[in-house]
Amino acid sequence: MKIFCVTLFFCFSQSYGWDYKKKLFPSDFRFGVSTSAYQIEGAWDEDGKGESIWDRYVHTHPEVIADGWNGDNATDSYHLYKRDVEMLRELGVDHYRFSISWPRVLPNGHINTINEKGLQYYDNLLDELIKYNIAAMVTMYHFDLPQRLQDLGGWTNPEIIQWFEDYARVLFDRYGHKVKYWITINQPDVCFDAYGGNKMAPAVDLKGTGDYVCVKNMMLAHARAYRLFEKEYKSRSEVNAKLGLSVSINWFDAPDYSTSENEELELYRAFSFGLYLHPIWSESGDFPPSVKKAVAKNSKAEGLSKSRLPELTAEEIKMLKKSADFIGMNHYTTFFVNKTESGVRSGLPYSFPDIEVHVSQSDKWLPSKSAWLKGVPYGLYKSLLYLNRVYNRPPIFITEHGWSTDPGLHDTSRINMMREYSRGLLFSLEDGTDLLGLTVWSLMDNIEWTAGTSERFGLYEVDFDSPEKTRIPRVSAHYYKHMIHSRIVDEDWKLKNLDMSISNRRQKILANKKTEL
Ligand code: PNW
Repeated sequence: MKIFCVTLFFCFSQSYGWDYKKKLFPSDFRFGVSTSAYQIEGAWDEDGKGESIWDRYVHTHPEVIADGWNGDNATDSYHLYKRDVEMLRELGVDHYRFSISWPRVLPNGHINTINEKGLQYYDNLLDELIKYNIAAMVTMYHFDLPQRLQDLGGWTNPEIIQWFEDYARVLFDRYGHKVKYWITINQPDVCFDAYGGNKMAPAVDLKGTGDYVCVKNMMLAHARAYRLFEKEYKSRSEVNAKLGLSVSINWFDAPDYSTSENEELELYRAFSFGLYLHPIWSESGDFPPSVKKAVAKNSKAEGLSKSRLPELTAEEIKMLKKSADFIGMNHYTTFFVNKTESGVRSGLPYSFPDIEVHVSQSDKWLPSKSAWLKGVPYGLYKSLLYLNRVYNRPPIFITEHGWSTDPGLHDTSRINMMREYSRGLLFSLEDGTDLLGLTVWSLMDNIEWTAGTSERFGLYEVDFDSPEKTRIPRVSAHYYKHMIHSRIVDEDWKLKNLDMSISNRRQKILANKKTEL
């Protein structure tokens, strides 16, 4: 053997065999897919649903949407949920992450008007999942606030902490026995685009103030829902669920991939995800000291009497500490971060106030259809290493991870990325990471917020022009199905059979499409 080894790498790979067919995902590792209400449901004003901030935003500013498609009809999952569950069965997933539209169940946001038809819709979906033994992972808030609450200031009004707790109670009461994983809020860093910018609804551009107030209120709303769940629901015999918060955790490296740490990098990580992880998972609690210091310094220099980052009281700090059963991790990509010489702040992915750094991505990384999303598989592995080190091996559930393409069924780049990122997961599991599962974004193409349908994230392609919003599996759907069934990352996989349908009623559609796979 040794005679044939030319390089150390070759020797290693030959003698120990990096054979991913031998590395198995553990039997309790969960595979799933993810969606969100606004992005798939449609039926925006049907059966008593109230207006959401996204309905208002796209109706009053249609120009913000890239290609004219918005969530009014989306993929029509309000009517086609049975087909969605059929796709989940085709894939063989363990769990399905979807979100509940707050204004669909509480049209004005408050619990004094309950929309029974809206509640019934989620009951129907949950019952369909239970029928086929698919665990439900339910996000309570994925960007679609009732417009009536926004009229009262939305996430910048501290009353929202109570409104959210009330809403959470309605959901726990109604669905507590049907849900396996609750996610209170998806990506609180949306505050920087929604209340500190105009990329996301309600597009209230209050940079440096509105964003931080929103962050504080979202975190406290999350914690209150957790404490309510812990106190009144968790120990009930019919309830068997864990509760977490989904945080956008991308990777940030120095441009030279240097392993040495520097202050800007660490500060950027603190602004990007430490703001949401530190209060819950650190020993000391509270917002990260580095962020508090940076915002306080700038606020003082601006002549303000207090920091623009609102303080947490001792009681609030206590309530937030350990207020989650796992970290919900949404991971997509990696960025380089370095100090600016000019002091110009970069807009990628978010331009945070109070930190002046240059954020970039390498030309060598594989581009997707989304400007911010490059394929950097090592970044997922490194961010898991980082979370283990900084937060002492917390339980982590990947609640989103995905890739965007053009329309078309031959999504080789998605398959390659799924393979390579998943290899990192296998290594991380060997490191002893407490990794509960992977949830791919997304089950099917959907409304990618202001990008409309121009960035396709689906394992299933959706024909938005067809009245029945036909869903057809991409090659990646077949690959993911194989990964779930075999529990390996297969290097040699080739598509053998086009048909993965449970029934074969879509054979005709596929044949008509003359798909060559
Ligand atoms: C997530 N970034 O957003 C959202 O939770 C989904 O609703 C969305 O459709 C999906 O990812 C794809 O965009 C992100 O810049 C947006 O790194 C931007 C970033 C990450 C996640």
